[in-house]
Amino acid sequence: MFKPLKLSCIILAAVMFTFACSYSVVQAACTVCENVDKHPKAKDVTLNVKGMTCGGCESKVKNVLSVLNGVSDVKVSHKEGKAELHLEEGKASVDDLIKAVKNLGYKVTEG
Ligand SMILES: [Cu+2]
Repeated sequence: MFKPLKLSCIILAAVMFTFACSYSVVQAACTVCENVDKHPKAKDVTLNVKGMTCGGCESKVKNVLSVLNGVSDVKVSHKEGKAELHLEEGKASVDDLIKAVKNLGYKVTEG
């Protein structure tokens, strides 16, 4: 009777330890996300987007940029004709971003 109880205690401890470890990894990743401006491998990219006339245009541009690899924090303004975002190094290129927005029918240059 004693041994199975001890074994389940060890398993429980192992599970809790694993959970605690994965939790701290998640916490670390979140800290990086919150301080994305300080992230050494992410750069600010501004695109000049011509042809946007309303919030719907902003949404379309935002959505097509957001799904690209390494892109985060996308802000689009049709009034300013700009799209601002953070881009991680080694993921999608600025050319990829420009092509994606051009495919929607807008004129795009890096700003
Ligand atoms: Cu529109």
